[in-house]
Amino acid sequence: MKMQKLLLGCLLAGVGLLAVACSNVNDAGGSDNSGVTEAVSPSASPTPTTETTSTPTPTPDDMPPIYDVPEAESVIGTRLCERYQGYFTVGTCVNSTTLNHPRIEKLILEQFNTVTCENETKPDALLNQSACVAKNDVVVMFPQRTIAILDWAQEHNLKVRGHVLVWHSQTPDWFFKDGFKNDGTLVSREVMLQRMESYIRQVLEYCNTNYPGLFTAWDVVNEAFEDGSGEYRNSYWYQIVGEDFIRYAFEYARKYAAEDTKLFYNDFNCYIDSKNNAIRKVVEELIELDLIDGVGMQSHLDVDFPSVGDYIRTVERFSEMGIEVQITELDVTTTGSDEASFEKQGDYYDRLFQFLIAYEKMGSSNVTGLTIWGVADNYSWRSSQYPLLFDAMLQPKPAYYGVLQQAQ
Ligand code: 9MR
Repeated sequence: MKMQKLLLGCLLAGVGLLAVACSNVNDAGGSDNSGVTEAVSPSASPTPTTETTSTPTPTPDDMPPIYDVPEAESVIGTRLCERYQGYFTVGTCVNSTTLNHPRIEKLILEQFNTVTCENETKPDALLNQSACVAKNDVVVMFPQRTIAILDWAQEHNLKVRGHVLVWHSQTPDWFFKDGFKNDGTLVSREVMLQRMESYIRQVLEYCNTNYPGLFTAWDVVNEAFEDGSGEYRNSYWYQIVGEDFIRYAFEYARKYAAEDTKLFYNDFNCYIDSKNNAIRKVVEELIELDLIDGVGMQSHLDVDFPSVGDYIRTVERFSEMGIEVQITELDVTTTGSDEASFEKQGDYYDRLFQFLIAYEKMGSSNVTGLTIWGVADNYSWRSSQYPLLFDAMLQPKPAYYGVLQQAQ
């Protein structure tokens, strides 16, 4: 069979190279705003920006040796996103490194119709400390590495999921402190709400002005609840503002987002009951206020947990609330790169999509978008567990065919 031949070929070719190519250089994170463009904020001082603690963005020269492989295009020649048209959009996350890799770029353009910036639209990428200190106010600046991705998406007719406005992680501690200083004391609830509104306003106004129609969704609040207990996470947001920080975030996002941009609450491990209950409670309240459009299930899964059944029931429970569900960061870890592990992983992806499509057909779920958290295993944040659809040589794994299997 053609598919089996491809699988065999890619596995044989892939295994050798994975060993040398598995350095994870995906995170171009940090908050170096060099080359920034300030968000629309007429009164903000045009302060330049050299502060912060970032890892320099890797250049193509730092990348793993995956150049001497056949053109990805000739291996695949089919578009996942087209095959799932009518069900949901199919996207991936991108970062400065992957985007600067011509073959990965080509693969992204072939396979996907939406993208999420892996790190480049997070608060630590957009907030500029020296400018905030100088102005003693929130100053958002879009750095060149963010602009490059957004320009590229626009140029290639890809839609973007905005990720993320309010989160405990990748938000600098100084944002919560007096004078925006590292050693400041925590500000009051009132000040923090002003900062939240200002941040959300500047980010969304910048996007509305510079990229009208590009952002189909924003993750407004990310990971507000603890896994086991379902209690509120004891973040600075929670400590300073209290439980209603979530409602305020959605209020501000609704106020400034373009009308056609959908607003999401996004979290991981949503299939754990206590957490699921906590999320649904707060989402119900936001639905009452017409402040939310959907729930994002991050979906960092493993071949042994959760079961596909538990996962799909979670999709169903969220869908029953009458809102959209988006699978926002899908990846499925496995133990090794041997054939058996990859087959097991392919089988998991296959069953997952089988249920997703079956539930869509029955009208039991309302999944409108699905994003896979990266393209090739060696660039994944969980690279040592090979969670993605393509190997380090950009060859499709059984996981890819598992996903494709259920497509039209
Ligand atoms: O994939 C992202 C990785 O490059 C960063 O180092 C990491 C830092 O927090 O964030 C990863 O993305 C996270 C996403 O923003 C939210 N859900 C969990 C993802 C994995 O940590």
